[in-house]
Amino acid sequence: MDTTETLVTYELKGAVALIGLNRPEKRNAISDRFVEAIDEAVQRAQREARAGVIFGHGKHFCAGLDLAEHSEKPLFEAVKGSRRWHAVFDGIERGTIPFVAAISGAAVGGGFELAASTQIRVADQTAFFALPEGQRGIFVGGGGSVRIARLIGAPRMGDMMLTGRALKATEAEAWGGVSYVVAEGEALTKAVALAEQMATNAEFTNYAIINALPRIADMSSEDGLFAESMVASLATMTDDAKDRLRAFLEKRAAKVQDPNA
Ligand code: 1HE
Repeated sequence: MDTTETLVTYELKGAVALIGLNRPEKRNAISDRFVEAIDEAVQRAQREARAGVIFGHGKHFCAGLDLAEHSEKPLFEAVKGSRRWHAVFDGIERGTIPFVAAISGAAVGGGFELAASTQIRVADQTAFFALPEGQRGIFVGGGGSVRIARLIGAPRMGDMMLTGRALKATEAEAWGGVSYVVAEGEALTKAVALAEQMATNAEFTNYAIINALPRIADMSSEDGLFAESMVASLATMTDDAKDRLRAFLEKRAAKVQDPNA
């Protein structure tokens, strides 16, 4: 039983949609209703915003699959549930706008899988990552065997699943699981700043980054290079590209900042 009325909060802040997992009394564990609420918010964000942030209300990002609900499911219902997670998370990974996960506390099991479907992960110093499926007698079912394995490598993912080890934010960063580590309580602020920055990019380029990069990673080099040329040429044809290139040549656009300066 969900006690929270609004499982997912939604707020549009300028061009950025803030999607809050809001079941803190159950550590934001994802039930069937919850995954539908996430989908609804993600779809709305794709219509209204140019970037999104997914965060957890309370101390934890997400404790993964709702184990109470899952333990009651017959086999085929479990299959359909997993396939639904795939569809919803695919809408995040390969939608029309980029998403950032702002992670505090637990990003465990399906919570790590949700974070892995976003384009960028920001963790604060309280964050920890684990895949306790081995101990629970189940398996990842929210796309982790594809997405988490690609982020950190299948052997490391296997290590996490076999041993149940939990990674701190800095360890997850060293393994490629997160891109930014910030001080306690700063994950959401940093994630919003990154989303605001991405929201200023050309829409088509963001779309191409989100949709072409993971597909090209699945292709042979030869096919990938060909696909890249097609996407690059399409991007150049947009009015946005023409305006932005002209702005640079007329010295109206920002230069790249030298991080050593
Ligand atoms: C839950 C869940 C959950 C908490 N499903 N109810 N995920 C896990 O194996 C992680 C299980 N959770 C934990 O290890 C801990 O809850 C946390 C480390 C995340 C947080 O600890 P803590 O001390 O802050 O909270 P708590 O006291 O353990 O939990 C508070 C309540 O949330 C409690 O319920 P209550 O009615 O006794 O108050 C917990 O039972 C409940 N709760 N996590 C259901 N996950 C698509 S396949 C993906 C496969 C997986 O995700 S496997 C990993 C599942």
